[in-house]
Amino acid sequence: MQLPLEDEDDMRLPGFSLGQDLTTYLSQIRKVVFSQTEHKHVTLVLGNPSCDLDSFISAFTLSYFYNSRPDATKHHKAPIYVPVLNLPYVETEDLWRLRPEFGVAIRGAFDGLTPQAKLEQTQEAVEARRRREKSLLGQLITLHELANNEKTLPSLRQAFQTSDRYRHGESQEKVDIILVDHNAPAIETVTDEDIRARFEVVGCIDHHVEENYVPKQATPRVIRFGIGSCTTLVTEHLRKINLWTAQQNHKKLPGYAQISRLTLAPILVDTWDLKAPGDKCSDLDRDEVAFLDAQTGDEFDREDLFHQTNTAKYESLNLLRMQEIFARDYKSYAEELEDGSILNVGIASVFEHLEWLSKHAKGRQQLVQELVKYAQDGEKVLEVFGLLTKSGDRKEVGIFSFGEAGKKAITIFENSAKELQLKKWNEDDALSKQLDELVGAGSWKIWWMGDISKSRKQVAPLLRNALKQTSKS
Ligand SMILES: [Mn+2]
Repeated sequence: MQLPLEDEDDMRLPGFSLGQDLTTYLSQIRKVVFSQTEHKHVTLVLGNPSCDLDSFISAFTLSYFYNSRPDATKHHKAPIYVPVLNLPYVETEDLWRLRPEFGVAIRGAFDGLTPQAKLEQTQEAVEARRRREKSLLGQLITLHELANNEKTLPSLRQAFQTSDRYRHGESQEKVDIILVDHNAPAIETVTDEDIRARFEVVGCIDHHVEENYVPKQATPRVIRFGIGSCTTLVTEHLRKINLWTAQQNHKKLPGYAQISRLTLAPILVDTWDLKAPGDKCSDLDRDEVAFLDAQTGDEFDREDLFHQTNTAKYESLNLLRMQEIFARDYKSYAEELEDGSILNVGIASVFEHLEWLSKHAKGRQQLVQELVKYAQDGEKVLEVFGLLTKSGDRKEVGIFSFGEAGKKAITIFENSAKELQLKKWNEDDALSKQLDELVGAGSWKIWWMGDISKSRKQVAPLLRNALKQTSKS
């Protein structure tokens, strides 16, 4: 098809090519976003606000292949794709500490992965690896950087301003966006209303429950529940449209092996190296891993990648301050009640128990103070804060309320959450006493989750619904 003349400038692509080395690729992306090229409009590729490995790499991989062959995606108005980490408060310099598993995955992808047994553990070697990870992660782009870097493309910088700093006026064009690993856009610093006004969802690939936000005509529109990792769906999509084909000679185009290693990491982490039960690992996850595994180049060990990435993820809490631990895997929701009032619910997921958190906070009183601070810090005053912990095969569910509606919601939640099989939690009298004092007797409750296959995916709708119910007479 002949392209209309006026589009020609926008279609001239800034040095992307199929199979290109990831280092060159990353610097090209930064060039498009931060050096005022002729490309005024781009399509963002954005993962969900928990910003886990699956979200990061789904966005990265999709954009890597899309950018290399714009003819395959010419249905999009702005066929330059920019993967962005959905982290409005995080600078890229902090990623090595906040998401150490990103560092391991990206270093393994770029440099090849040294088997665990051969990894030098001298302080020097450990530091050299960390320096390498820092420099690679420093090339990624977070929402924080888009909103705050003076050089960001004006169209993008505007779109991510907090609502009070967003200037209306000058005809604002919507920014096109492809969602991965979620299917209703959520950006902590932009209200839902502003998201609708500023962004046009033009594509989506996701493995969560359909929320009916993405327009029917969006392309791609792949929303499929019951798949272990969104990255699996991204890989399947790219293969289906013949953008990602099996390579015989990896030496010619190093990017293929690199992107294959990168893409494997989240699928292995999310499916527990393909050993997870039920929905957490599907046949499709297995098929795509088989494809990727054959594409990584020779001296690469899949199990090793899984263990090293996973260990980094699970040891990462040690490096974090309490507020960062709550924020690490956090989702929030605004609920409109019948009387028109809007109340916030936030749920943090942490992979350590309260006992560990008390120790890490250096005391039970400190833990409760930190918890209250997180829920009430002014930017996002919560009516209800949920804290889900997990360690070994036990999970705790804690609900803390900061208002009358929240208090009522706890009772409604407890009565309606049959499927979670909540069980009495009576582990720590000293902690309970602190909670009574600082949150209030009757304003909090902690249980053991009886059905440990359940997670925030089930808890969040139950808790949101409980809060809604409080305004019904
Ligand atoms: Mn996911």
